[in-house]
Amino acid sequence: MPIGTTITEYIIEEQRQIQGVSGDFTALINDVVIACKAISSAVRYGSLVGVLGTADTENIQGETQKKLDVIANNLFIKRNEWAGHVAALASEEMTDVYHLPAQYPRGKYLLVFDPLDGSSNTDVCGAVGTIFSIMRRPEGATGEPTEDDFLQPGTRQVCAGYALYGPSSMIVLTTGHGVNGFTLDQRIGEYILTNPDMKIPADTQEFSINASYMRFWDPPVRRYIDECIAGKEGPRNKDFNMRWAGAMIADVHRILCRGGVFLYPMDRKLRTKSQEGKLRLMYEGNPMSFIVEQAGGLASTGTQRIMDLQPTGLHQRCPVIMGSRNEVERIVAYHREGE
Ligand code: AHM
Ligand code: MG
Repeated sequence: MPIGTTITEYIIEEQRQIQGVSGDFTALINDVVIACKAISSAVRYGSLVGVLGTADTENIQGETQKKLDVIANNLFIKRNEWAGHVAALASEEMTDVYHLPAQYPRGKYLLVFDPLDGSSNTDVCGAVGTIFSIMRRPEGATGEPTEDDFLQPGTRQVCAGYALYGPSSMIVLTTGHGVNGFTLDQRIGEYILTNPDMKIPADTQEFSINASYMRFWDPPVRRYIDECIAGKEGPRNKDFNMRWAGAMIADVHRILCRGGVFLYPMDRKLRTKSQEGKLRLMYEGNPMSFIVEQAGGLASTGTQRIMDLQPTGLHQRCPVIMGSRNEVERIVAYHREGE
């Protein structure tokens, strides 16, 4: 049986193009990949191994954690803390920066992650995934990393990726040279390059939004969705389809595969709660934006490019509108026009 290019081979090949690199990055990605395999396995066995349902804990956002949120967070930390490639980690499930135990060497990378995006889907056998973002620790920083070290705009990411645990397990990755997708071959336990150079079509006839919040939407979002729903009889002169998986990672993956636009916009309900959005900038907005832009799409808050935002906190939220270029440009124009 011929074996295709493994994710490790792919990263090594990429690294060979760059002079004077140490191999640290390849080793780090290897550990991230192993962590994703372990999480994939826990998700797959579900009720058989008693990992479904809620834990008796809340995270910093006040959300009740699923048992799998906690398991995935621990698996990711354990796999990535020991080898000397990262300086510190941060995640959706931990209030503060995670400092490495004293016995482990410190590396130059900062790793931010959402261990299990869409975790409410676990109980209904829906798709979930892990999102990660890698930055360098700021030049000249010494001592244990602080939250400030992490607060870099998305444009400073050196790598972003996600592992999707659906009918197959996939890892989709960018290091700033396009986007590649790898599928886990369960027979040999390796992620194999199956979706090289993924590109999002510029136009689409599909949108993804939680329409139950319609009454809270701002006029530009309302206008865009109303025009889509009006279909052939409306100003767009074409029918649209709608999909909402309840996991951003699954919705954005579909968009990477066949185009579309994903919206979790600012709305009146979020404003009333003094929230700047629902999704989190550092481990949802930024990594998914990097991937979408590298695949030829766009990612905006409606008024600003997401990756240009200067983060002010690890768990900062932001509005998210991403996907097919022409659709995102249209929604941004509607925001500019204020309607
Ligand atoms: P999570 O990281 O706690 O799972 O939350 C993020 C998820 C996204 O994956 C998804 O798009 C969104 O929350 C769904 O929110 P809602 O239930 O408001 O539709
Ligand atoms: Mg999430």
